Amino acid sequence: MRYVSALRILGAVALTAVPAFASGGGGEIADPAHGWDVLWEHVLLDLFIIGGLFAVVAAYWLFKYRADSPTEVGTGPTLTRAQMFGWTLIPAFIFMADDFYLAANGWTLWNTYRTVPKDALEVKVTASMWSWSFEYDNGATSDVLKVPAGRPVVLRMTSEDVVHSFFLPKHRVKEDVMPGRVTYLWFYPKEAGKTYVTCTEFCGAQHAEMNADVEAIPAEEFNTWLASAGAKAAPAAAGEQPATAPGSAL
Ligand SMILES: [Cu+2]
Repeated sequence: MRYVSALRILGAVALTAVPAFASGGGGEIADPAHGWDVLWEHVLLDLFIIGGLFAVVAAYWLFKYRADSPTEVGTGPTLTRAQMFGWTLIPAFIFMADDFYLAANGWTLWNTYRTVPKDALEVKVTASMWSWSFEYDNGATSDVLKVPAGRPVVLRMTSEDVVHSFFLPKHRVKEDVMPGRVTYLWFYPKEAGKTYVTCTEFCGAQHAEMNADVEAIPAEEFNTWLASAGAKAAPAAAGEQPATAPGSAL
């Protein structure tokens, strides 16, 4: 009995002693992906201690104290009232404290996910069956999401048809994309590299093909690309100008 009690306390200490993680390891910009990973590890540890070890201990006791004959009558220990309350309330308190700790860290992480850093690059995302389109401030458009490495990126997203969902597995972030409203997410591509976005809301026959490349490239390279892509887009936009209503905010 003492052994199990010690295990419970150890588990709770292991979970509560870990420092707050949502800040992303001391950098100025909190990286939600890092916070997500740490929280996930905590939950797994929690499940392992409560679910795994306790199941093993319970199975051991079931075997050890099994009835040797059909007529055998068990003789359990008689607990005092204090022992009874102690065995009930103390473990319950430890587990609840642990659960509240994980829940609180989940909320902190949620706030990090919803708070866009000030200097984030903004990109408009338009989803349609079955592709993603990206548009930048200067009018440049692309079917590859190019971003500068080392700078947070915020995506303002909408859909032209049905509900889609923008999922960046590498950056541990996902948000629904809906017609008639703009949703957002942000992520932090710290280093240059390639990854992908995929749709995670079933949206028709080619839902499984609704992917796009995401390329984080060095900032200078990105600026050069953005300027040239913007220059290509500019004449087209100017040509379309007469089509918009006079006085349009566009
Ligand atoms: Cu979709």
